[in-house]
Amino acid sequence: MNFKNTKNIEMVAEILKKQNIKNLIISPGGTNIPLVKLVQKDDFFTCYSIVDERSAVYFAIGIYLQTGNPVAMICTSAQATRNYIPGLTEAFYKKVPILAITMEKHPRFKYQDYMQAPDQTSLPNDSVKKSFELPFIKDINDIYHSKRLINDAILELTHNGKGPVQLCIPWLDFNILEIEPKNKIIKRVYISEMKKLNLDEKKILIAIGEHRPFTDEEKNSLNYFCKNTNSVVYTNHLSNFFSEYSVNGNLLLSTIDDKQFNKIKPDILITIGGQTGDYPFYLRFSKTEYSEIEHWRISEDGNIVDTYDKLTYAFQGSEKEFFTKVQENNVEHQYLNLWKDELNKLIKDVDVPFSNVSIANFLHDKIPENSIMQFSILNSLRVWNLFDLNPSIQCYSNVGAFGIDGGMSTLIGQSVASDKLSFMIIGDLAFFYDINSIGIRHIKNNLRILIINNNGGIEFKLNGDGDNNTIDQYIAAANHYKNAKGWAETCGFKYLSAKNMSEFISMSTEFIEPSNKPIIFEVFVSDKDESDAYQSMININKKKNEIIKKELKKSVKKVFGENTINKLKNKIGK
Ligand SMILES: Cc1ncc(C[n+]2csc(CCOP(=O)(O)OP(=O)(O)O)c2C)c(N)n1
Repeated sequence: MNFKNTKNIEMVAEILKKQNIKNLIISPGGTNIPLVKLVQKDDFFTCYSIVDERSAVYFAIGIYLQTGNPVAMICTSAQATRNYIPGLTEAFYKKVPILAITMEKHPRFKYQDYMQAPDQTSLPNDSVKKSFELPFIKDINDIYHSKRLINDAILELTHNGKGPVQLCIPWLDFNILEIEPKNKIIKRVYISEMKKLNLDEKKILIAIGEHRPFTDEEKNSLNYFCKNTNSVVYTNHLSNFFSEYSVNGNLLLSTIDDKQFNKIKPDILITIGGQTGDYPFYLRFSKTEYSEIEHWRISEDGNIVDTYDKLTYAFQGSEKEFFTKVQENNVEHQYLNLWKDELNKLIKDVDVPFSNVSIANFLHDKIPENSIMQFSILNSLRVWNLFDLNPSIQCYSNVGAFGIDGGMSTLIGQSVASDKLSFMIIGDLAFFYDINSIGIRHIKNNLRILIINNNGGIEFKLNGDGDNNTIDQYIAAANHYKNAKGWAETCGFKYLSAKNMSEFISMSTEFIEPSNKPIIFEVFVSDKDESDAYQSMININKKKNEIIKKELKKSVKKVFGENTINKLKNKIGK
């Protein structure tokens, strides 16, 4: 028998049906897509789409109050489950039988700085009667185990008094193990007790996850380390670091093939800071094929956090001290040159339809120096990471727990604590999720919010698997909100809007200049254009080597003429 983790969701759907739980409240997300796809096509269920998980639970309480029947809810992993807590607390004390079905990654990713994986089963005691966590299905034992837990969870809704119950389902596609990973041991080293390292033979990639801007002292120590080793500093916007040794490598890692990657692969990966929010980076470095790479994690906590499954050293102490503990060396920095050679081939100025990509392409070098930028997680962060920003701009995103719930509030806090121009780049679902924040009394005129209104979560349509109508209903949660005009103006913002690139360009100057009001600029983008634009950017760069070869051929032809080239070809026998 072929055991698959899909069995978990099939069993949940089937047992819900047999127990006659009809009403399902669905909140959009990525990890719950397989379960949502299954229930939405089954006429037995009455499904409701509620984007904000906080409202979703209160809405479920309302359904129960009128029907008297248990209600089930489905949300994704990451911050979504947390936002169930207020409503579940009400349900707990009100004794409302709500089955909160939450998703999680494979349990091995808990507390490993794996993106979108906060602990899903740590709900407060008085929010659910009990939490049930299903096993990841590998064999018949897990099937029996799961079946019992699902039944137990549903019975618990009404056992010894009614109340809410959590059922947590691990979800991740299987990794087929083709290569046995190297069995390495992990050592913990206290930086204060460490002697100076001699690393002259090694190619080192230092990856900086999210980080507050570096102090001069921190910067100097990192630069000292790089000067004396064959190192490259991999950054994205959230690293808030720029130096002669740093590269913004996100687009490169999004488009590079294995052969090209082998050229720039490090011997040692050193990580500092928080999560990177950078999937191309994670996907590349977590590959079992590269298990010879050593990962050194530098952190104040010294915890064994094996994000890429390659950890060999957990260095405990300050980054600043670690980077000064290297012997002086005369280094030629060939490794940096290898990265730069690959980066120089990237094609960034691609002609794409009106979208977050075309806007970022136009605006990235016009955002005023010393501004603050906050990117909504996933799509906006991913798109803007493709383009360089002025190094004086500070960048942030809520990649700790990956919620779409509080990005705008975080930026507003920053804009109030500073006089810098403060820009939010945000999708429509995330904007309306955090809409309360635009009424904050303390908002100043330095606040700028750019809403990319593509009617729902483009995140779930980028791969083009499945028809958009089905996805729009519960997965991308389209057609909930129209526009932000009324909200913006009521809250004292200047409201701008654009439906195409020329409208956008004509209003962009006003958006990025000082003003006597905070500004919300809403752009209306089609989901197809949004998806096509990103794919074009990626595909052109995947083919960049062929394109460069063709362009080179053309210019050689121009200089020497067709005849000379044919003669040369004859000579060399081609
Ligand atoms: C609180 C919370 N609920 C759900 C999710 C799952 N989620 C991740 S991205 C996303 C869609 C965001 O859509 P939108 O803000 O419109 O941005 P777009 O992807 O269209 O740019 C959702 C629902 C989450 N990360 N956080």
